[in-house]
Amino acid sequence: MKFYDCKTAPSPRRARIFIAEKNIAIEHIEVDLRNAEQMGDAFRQINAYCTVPVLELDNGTHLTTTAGIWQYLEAAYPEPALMGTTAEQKGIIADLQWRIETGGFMAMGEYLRNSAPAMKGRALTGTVNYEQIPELAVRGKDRLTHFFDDIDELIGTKPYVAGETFSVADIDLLVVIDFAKWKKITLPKTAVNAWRWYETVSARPSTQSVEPVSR
Ligand SMILES: N[C@@H](CCC(=O)N[C@@H](CS)C(=O)NCC(=O)O)C(=O)O
Repeated sequence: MKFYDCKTAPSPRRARIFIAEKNIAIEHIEVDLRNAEQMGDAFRQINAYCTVPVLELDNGTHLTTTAGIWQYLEAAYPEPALMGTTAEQKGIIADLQWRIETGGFMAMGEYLRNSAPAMKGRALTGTVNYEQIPELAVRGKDRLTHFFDDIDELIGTKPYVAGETFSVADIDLLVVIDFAKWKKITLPKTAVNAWRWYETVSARPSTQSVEPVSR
């Protein structure tokens, strides 16, 4: 297998942590997003949607989303389970993941991509160039702030987001918290449960590719 990665980007990091937690040896290939390598002809042969991460299987199949890569690796390498073992856990983790994806990643994407000067004319990933809409940046920031305000309650007194066991929901939440620091949004100081969880999860060897944020 080959893993097409970009060390500075959040979505590949989600897959990278997952791979590290499962301790799977995979060749990593760095894609230079800064110089738009994802838009070139060579990378389009790998992923026509021009995004990373991508997992190339040994038979040549390309999985082109974090969600697809997680599903594949969880089925192919069940231990340790990161997406739940019982029917109920699987449902709870998928629920949480969707909340974090929509409330966290999509809001941050809306904010960042509609305001960053470097993303002018590239407000969405993919083959079509879209102009920024400043109002969407304002809305994204507002949505993200509300999402951050609710994290403390989401964690509560549980060790991990989904309960007693580390899961893909922890990976998702950790990565979105680190991603939001690009826009200087962080957990409220009063979010004691969230900070306790964040410090524990940030100390895992699998997550070390980004400097943790400090209180
Ligand atoms: N939901 C997709 C998102 C993938 C995505 O947006 N990747 C970004 C890096 S985090 C990318 O490839 N950006 C390329 C670009 O900005 O053109 C996934 O999780 O795979």
